[in-house]
Amino acid sequence: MQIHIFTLFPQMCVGPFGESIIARAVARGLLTIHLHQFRDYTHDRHHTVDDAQYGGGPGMVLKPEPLFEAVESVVGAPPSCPVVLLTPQGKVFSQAHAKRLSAQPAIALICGHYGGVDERIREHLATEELSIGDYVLSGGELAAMVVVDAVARLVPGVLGDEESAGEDSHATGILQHPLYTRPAQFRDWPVPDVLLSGDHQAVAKWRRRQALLRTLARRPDLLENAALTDEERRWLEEGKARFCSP
Ligand code: 6GU
Repeated sequence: MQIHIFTLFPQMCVGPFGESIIARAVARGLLTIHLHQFRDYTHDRHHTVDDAQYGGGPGMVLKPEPLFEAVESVVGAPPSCPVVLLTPQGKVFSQAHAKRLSAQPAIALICGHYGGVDERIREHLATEELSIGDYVLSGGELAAMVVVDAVARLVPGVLGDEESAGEDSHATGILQHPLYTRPAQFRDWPVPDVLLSGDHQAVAKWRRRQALLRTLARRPDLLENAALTDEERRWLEEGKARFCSP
């Protein structure tokens, strides 16, 4: 997969992509990450990328010309791939977005900055807008890196068998079950007996129940769309009685 990032601060992305799973995927040729400085696509002496907003008011606005020229020269017009604008006004990024984007041969990410971007960038250059949550970041770079990480780990071959994404929180639509490793007894806290039992069916059932109860306690919103068996619904009813009793 080819990933193009359009940013005024390409150096911000160098460290995070040079480590761990992403760096290994790049080294193996599963992923190429291209950082594009869109200031290089200006033609005035001062390399101007922003300007005051029409109508007055504080904050600078990213001009359309450098970003249009940068993105169009790399991915074409109309674009050959999704062009994602990272902005706090976008849809909140989720595992479903990550999955969809990971199936693309290429994606382009535009990092907004300053007070915002000219509306024509949203309307006529970006094909979608994503936010990574309801808080304010100084720019889209950290958000782009979050999106790249979540997308890249779903590209076939990027994760080894040991790291398989199948049971991660959100991969299944609910939160992950509790995890334990050695020692079986640490201070006063033993590992649950069932995990030491060798009974794979009992382990699977315990994990599913723990995952559901944890999701009920922490993120009940995720259960609204979950496909549940009758037994699983019973576990949740019992859980509700326990959490919600006066
Ligand atoms: Cl994508 N950009 C900025 N500037 N702030 C954010 C964000 C993006 N997502 C959450 N907060």
